[in-house]
Amino acid sequence: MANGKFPPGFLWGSSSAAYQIEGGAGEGGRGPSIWDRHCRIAGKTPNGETGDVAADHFHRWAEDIGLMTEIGLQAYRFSVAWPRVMPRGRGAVNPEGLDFYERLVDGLLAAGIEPWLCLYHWDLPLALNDLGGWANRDSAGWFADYVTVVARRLGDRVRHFATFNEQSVSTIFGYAYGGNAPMVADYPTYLKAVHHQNLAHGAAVDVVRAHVPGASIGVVHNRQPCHPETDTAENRAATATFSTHWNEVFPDPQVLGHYPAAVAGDFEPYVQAGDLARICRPLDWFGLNHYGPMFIRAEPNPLKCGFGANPPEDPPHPDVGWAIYPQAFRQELHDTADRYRLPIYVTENGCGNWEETVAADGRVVDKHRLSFLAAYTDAMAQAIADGVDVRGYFVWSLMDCFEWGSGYGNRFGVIYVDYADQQRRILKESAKWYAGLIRG
Ligand code: IFM
Repeated sequence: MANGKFPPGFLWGSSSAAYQIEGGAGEGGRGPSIWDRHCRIAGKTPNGETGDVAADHFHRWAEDIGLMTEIGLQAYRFSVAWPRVMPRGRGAVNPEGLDFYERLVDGLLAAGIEPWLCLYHWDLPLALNDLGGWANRDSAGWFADYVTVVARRLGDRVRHFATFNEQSVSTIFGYAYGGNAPMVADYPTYLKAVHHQNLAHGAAVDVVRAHVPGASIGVVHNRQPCHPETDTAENRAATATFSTHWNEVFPDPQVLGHYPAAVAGDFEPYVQAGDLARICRPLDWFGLNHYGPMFIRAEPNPLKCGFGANPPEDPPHPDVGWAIYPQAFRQELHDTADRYRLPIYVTENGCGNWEETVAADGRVVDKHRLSFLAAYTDAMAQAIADGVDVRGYFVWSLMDCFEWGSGYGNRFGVIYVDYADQQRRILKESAKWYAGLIRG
């Protein structure tokens, strides 16, 4: 077991995201986001699910902080919904939205839990999408204005800021292959969205530094090793291209100051003089989200080929829906540390399951998650013993929530949410195990 193998001061937390847990979509002056519209398009979620109510955290945040205390969490990463703070994305600020986050932050601090605030987790205000969304170069300025509002209001209490969560996921799904909001499938539009999100990241770092003395600033990226599904020349080429986009087109310019050589030419038409210096701003940490390796099968859209291919052998836990390879996590921690040379916080790691139920004795026995977390935290302990500078771990996710295109069927929480029974919360066996790990 990993217990006892972590350095003093190692931080244990959990992560969530606004659209996935808050609900209260039409309340408190919040404006619509691209996901509110997306969920209303027939077939985009299995049963027409939306984030309108989600886990009702908008109303139950105090109870949820109580559960975090029960688990013993030391930190909690949440995201601020841009459309709750600025309902149309720019211009008028919604004081009620800011009040909500202030109450949440104050509640966390009172409970001794460090708030880690992520400024963007995919819920772009719909009004900005109508202006081209991230494909509009002005988006970097819109984002900087929104970040200024958040930093001014919460910067006296929040020290840890992440600019973005998983930019490659939101831009590949949203602009390159069209599976998720805002459903664009166009390579040049995708390239623009990537570059403008990079500019927005750099601008946000500057804004937070200017308004929050002593801030600790990072960015959260999803990095997974990519392998050809079968060893053919087409699959090898597809793997190299996909991996560059999934793993590198954001962190390379943000941390190393250049786009990866293999695709730099594609970005050239959109990069203006001085842009890379605007993007590459000093960071305090790298947030790594890791789940498992990806297997690639060549197909005409090079950015769609990471989805649908099978691992070469059966995953040890087929019910999880993806392969479980803790040693790939250990390797990814090494690779990320070697490439970006920043202290690492694992800002997401965990597994989903479609089959979870409450047993007759009232417990939720999520054995598969427990073994997943034990194996992955062990692999992380090994990486630390190898010398990798990993400073904290945030399990994904605090509670069951809206899992984007999978709706509510795929549960990721260490806390069970009984949507049918008044949103009752139950600590799963994995939460109890995690509490023990933290205590240890
Ligand atoms: O639920 C998502 C989260 O929003 C981003 N990272 C992966 C999680 C599980 O799919």
